[in-house]
Amino acid sequence: MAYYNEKIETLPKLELEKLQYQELKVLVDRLYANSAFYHDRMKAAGVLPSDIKSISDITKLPFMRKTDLRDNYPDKLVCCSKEDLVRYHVSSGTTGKPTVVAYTKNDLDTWSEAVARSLVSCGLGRGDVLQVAYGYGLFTGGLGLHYGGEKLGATVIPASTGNSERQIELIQDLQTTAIACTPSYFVHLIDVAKKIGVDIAKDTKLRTAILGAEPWSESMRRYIHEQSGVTAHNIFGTSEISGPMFTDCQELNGMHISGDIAYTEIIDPETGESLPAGEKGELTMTILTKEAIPMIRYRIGDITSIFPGDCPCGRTSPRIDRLQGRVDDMLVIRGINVFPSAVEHALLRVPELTSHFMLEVFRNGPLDDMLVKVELKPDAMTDSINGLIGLQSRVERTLRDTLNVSAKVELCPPNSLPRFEGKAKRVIDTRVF
Ligand code: ADP
Ligand code: K
Ligand code: ZN
Repeated sequence: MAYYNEKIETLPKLELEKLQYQELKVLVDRLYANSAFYHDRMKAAGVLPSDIKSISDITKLPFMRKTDLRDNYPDKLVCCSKEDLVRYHVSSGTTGKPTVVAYTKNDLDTWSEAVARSLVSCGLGRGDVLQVAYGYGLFTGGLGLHYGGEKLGATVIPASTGNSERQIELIQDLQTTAIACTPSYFVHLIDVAKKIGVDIAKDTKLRTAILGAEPWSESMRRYIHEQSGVTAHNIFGTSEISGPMFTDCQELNGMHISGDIAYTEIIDPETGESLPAGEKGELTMTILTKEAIPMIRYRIGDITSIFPGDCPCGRTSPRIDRLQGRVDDMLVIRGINVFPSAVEHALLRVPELTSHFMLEVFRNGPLDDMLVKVELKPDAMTDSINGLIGLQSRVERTLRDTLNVSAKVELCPPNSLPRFEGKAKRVIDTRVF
């Protein structure tokens, strides 16, 4: 199966823009008439529904931010009758107090459709067995992949997180072909499989992993492939836009954002100006058909860019680059911007290291210091002090060359650093600002 919904996924650009405009118009008319929040916001911005004459007029509309959801906790932004709600989720609160999101039946259908399209773009179909090892519950990952997988007609295993040996057993016994979880949890599963003597490449049918909910790097993609033979796809979403749903296709070169579902902008985080394709900025999305809690020009806070040019897979939707992390994940060390995902990328360039690491940032007199603790691969363990000192300075040099900032490195034995089932929390910042 090449596409899940060929007509819409390959719609010529101009037709797609026409469709996006129609959807936006319906949304804005409805909100202006029925939502006190949007009505007031639009009034304050001096814009009327009649000012929206093409999809590019979307830039006249005011932005929304995470604080709008927090300020209207728990459900003051709900724009439909309470009876029409069929589900709530509560976000994990990566950056502060959690927020509540709500869904109508149509909202769930749209989300599942987006996930089904993405799974097909990763090469999956009805014959696949999808093990969902994201958390089931208030977090959107578990149920999101679950419903999308079922919509596609794949066989879904609601494994949820944890119990890693049991996960490997399920992969073997139920002949799992694809798994969805966080990248850090998948790396942990690879380690557990090794420990119990299971070679994922030889002893299982697992070939595809759909990994997201936290930043990860291209070198992680290579590492996973080397260690397990599994092709790792990136999946992106946030609870406010429904949940994880947009993945890279088999080209593995950017995540397609279905244009009839979401309108994507990249803006300058300082000025709010829209940036052209190719330029890095803050990801901003409008979910064009959302009913329960519509999100217009929602500033997601992640830094990325839209890829210029068309994808050879034939999908006409825009593609976004890997997300490095949120604006607020970024560490500033002695004036230099450092994303934890860039540290991972650098560490995995050293063959002796694993992707298990922790970052400690602290004040040393007037200066910032960063300590990177990283686990060695079991076969890189050695009693030779000279060997370890040599490796340590090689890792420090690699970090300095790639991040432009010096960090101290502590090499740790295998299995000594924390493991994460959900989103990894790798940074301990004890500086007081
Ligand atoms: P919270 O906002 O509480 O963290 P979400 O579960 O909605 O709850 O998290 C969404 C955030 O997770 C995104 O804004 C992004 O920072 C991060 N994220 C999700 N998927 C990815 C991904 N594939 N790559 C990088 N970051 C991701
Ligand atoms: K209901
Ligand atoms: Zn593609």
